[in-house]
Amino acid sequence: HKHRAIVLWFTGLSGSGKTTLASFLEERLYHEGISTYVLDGDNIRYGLCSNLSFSHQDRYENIRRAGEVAWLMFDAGLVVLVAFISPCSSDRKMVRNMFFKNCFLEIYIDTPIEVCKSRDSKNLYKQVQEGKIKNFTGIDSPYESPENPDIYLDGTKTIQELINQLFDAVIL
Ligand code: GGZ
Repeated sequence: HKHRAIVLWFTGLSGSGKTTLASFLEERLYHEGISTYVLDGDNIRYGLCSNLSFSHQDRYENIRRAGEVAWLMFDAGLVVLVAFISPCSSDRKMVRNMFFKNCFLEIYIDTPIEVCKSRDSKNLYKQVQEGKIKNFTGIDSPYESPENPDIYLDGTKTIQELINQLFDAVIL
């Protein structure tokens, strides 16, 4: 199978489904013989970005580094699935500008915060409620919704529906 390298940049709230969706898409692409890599908080914030907090400045730096790693992987020919909250429009614009046009797709998973809260797969919203976590996106730290994402996903749909929508939209 021939395919082109591309960066699929997922943005959305904590619990919106970014990593889940990226991982399912990765599995589907794997079966097509396409080489991928998923970058997210789980593999970047514990290593390369372990010195960064969730302040505005550190989130910027987190996104900048993630963008640079995505660039290297893109350069190596991979389909790079990047899943960070990336709450700040100007930060998302910065990473977009690192890539050739058509090689970077911004994918917005629009999941209402009430739905994210009810999922609370990592018990984080509960801890926010209890005052144990500060600067939490959507609560006491802003999320700037993309106004013109390349792909808009309704996060209340099933994973299967979203995967199909994505798979059809992303021509490799
Ligand atoms: C937002 C936080 C915070 C705060 C810890 N705000 O649902 P998760 O757990 O797996 O995803 C969230 C992840 C966000 O890291 P990112 O690197 O994607 O954020 S950013 O793009 O803004 O740099 C959440 C967890 O880390 N988490 N504290 N205060 N999310």
